[in-house]
Amino acid sequence: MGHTALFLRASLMGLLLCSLAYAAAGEAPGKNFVISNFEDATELRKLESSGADVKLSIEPRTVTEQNKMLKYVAQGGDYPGFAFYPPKAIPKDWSPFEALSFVVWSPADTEIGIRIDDDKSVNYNSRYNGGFNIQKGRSLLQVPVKDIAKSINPKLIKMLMFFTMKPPKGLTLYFDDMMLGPLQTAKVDFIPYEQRYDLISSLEVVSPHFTLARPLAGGPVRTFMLTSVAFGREVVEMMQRLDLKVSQLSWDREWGCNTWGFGDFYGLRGHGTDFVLMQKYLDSSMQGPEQFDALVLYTPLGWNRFTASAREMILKRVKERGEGLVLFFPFPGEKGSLPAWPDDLNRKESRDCAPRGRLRSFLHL
Ligand SMILES: [Ca+2]
Repeated sequence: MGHTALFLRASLMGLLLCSLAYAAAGEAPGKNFVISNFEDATELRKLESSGADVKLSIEPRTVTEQNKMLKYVAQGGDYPGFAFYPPKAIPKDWSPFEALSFVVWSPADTEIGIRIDDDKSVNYNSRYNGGFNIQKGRSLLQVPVKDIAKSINPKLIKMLMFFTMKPPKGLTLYFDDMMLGPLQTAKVDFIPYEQRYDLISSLEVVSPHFTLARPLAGGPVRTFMLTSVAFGREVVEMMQRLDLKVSQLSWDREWGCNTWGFGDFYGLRGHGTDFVLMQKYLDSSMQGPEQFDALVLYTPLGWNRFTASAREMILKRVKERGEGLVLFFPFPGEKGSLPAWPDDLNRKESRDCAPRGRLRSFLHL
């Protein structure tokens, strides 16, 4: 049996064997501390700006909106920003919280920097340096406290700062719902695949192969595939052999592949601790209107790095909509920093809910 046949056989066995459904996700109700919802001009007293390089005010984003936000207008400079200090604006001890989260509205793709110091921070290497590359529109950004704890002591927080790097003068952002608390679910509108910073697999470049199930009676199998960046070719190899309609998300375990692996979106897909774009795309697909016969996923950084909302929707698709789930190399999360296996996967149950209809017929051939 050649490699191809072995691969196909393994894949199909995967489809047959991995039709597992999992108990619904439930986030542990953690402690909550609202840093600011920016509803009142007095909220400005909680923060300190970096100076004349930024203009801050509390305003609705549009005239018709009731909700107010922190309006940030860059005036120049290298790192215009603002900061919160304990004990007035933020707690000193962040260890009871799961994540720092906040919402940003941006008119264009931009990069948000986050710096957090503890009592012992004296320079770049002794503080937390994080940030996010975001696409225009609304983004819910979350930093797990366990990530922060890799660089500094989360019980001794001294400062929390937000900034942008050498922004164009006039760059206007809106910040809202800044808090410490449980990782939140994210409502993400559907982003069409052609508008994403990702590739769409096609049959343009064909390699030698034996076609096995193309065309397929009843049309292609609708499949969502989460693949790595460096090794995404298997999707096309599968498409050549089996009639698949693939909606694809590429998300690599190595952050450099995400960031620099695409000529068209060079440097725009996150960074070392930033995978918000891939998380958003997964949310968008799982919450979106597409119906799939199968979800074929690997877990690049662990199941827990999928957002709570994406995990919830994956489970819902399997349990309620009968979509098949194939997990390749299922990985719960980083050793030591996350639970050995998340609660929402603990109560797994094997169910005969995957490959339905014509896919099942095909598999029984
Ligand atoms: Ca608000």
